[in-house]
Amino acid sequence: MTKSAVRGALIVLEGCDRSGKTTQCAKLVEALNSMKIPAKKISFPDRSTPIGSLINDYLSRKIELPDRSVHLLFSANRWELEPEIRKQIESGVTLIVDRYSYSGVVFTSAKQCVDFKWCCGPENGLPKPDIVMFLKLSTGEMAKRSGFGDERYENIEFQNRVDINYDKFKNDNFIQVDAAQDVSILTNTLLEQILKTIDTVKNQELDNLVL
Ligand code: FDM
Repeated sequence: MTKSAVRGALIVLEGCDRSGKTTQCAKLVEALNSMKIPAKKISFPDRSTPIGSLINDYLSRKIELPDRSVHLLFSANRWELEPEIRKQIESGVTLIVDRYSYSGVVFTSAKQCVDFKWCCGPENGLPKPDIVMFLKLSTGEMAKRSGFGDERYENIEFQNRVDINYDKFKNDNFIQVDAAQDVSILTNTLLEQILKTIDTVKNQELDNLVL
């Protein structure tokens, strides 16, 4: 893969469970590709790697791990894809990422026994997203959609703490979008932001994350 004249953008979708991130990521890649803009989707955790497989066993309650240990596995799962992320972006591909470091921090710290600042440490130095779009869902709407399965963290009380933790990340490249709106209207809202971002960052260096 060769370096392209312009780089791709690193776009992250974040939000509580059931906020529609996964559906939107797929629709956004499809929309960008149909406009002849090279784009791919990545999801964290990436359960296909050896580290991801351990995370999957933990989430599906097959194994138990100390909270800090599993936190570092989630982070290591991002670091194992870090060279590939940089390579894709450099070659002009826009990446649409379903969850990133913010999920790592807000979920672990929602366990309340691990310090928020400690959770941020292992994320620093990863590629910094050019924009983070937070799909916001009210507690009432979340309860309506719930249908939670058996995975860890899938309950309203925990998700409420996750939602409150996300507030600590509100800054200029973290924008909040109403996830309760119609699916295709939501896709268009997100797409508009993404197109603007692709254009703004195309000649800029990819930054490193500092949380
Ligand atoms: N999760 C996800 C974390 O706890 N830390 C992380 O770093 C990431 C990326 O894993 F409950 C949690 C969030 C969610 C679970 O995510 C699996 P998906 O999106 O449902 O696969």
